[in-house]
Amino acid sequence: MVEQLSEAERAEALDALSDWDYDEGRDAIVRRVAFGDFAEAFGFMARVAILAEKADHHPEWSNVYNRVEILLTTHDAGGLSHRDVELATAIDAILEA
Ligand code: HBI
Repeated sequence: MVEQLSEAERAEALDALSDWDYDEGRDAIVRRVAFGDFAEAFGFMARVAILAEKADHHPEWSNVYNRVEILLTTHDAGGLSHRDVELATAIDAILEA
């Protein structure tokens, strides 16, 4: 059973994930990204999808043309867990490459 992050753990994670916003209502983190066009946005989603499958941890996300909004929370934990932090970190690595 995966555990929800404590307040202290969450604060530490949010410090490290400066491009992510905290959604208190969902106990989730959100990142909004704009790409050059739809093909770039979809290519990014394809790469994240592969990461998500490998991690067995999946985003809640939406795509409108060149924009992707990603929300990460752990359904099994009822909120933010280490799995979200790890997936967000891997997503940031793709975006910063
Ligand atoms: N993805 N975000 C998220 N949260 C989960 O709890 C979750 C998931 N992907 C797969 C998964 N859980 C597995 O544990 C399945 O049992 C549902």
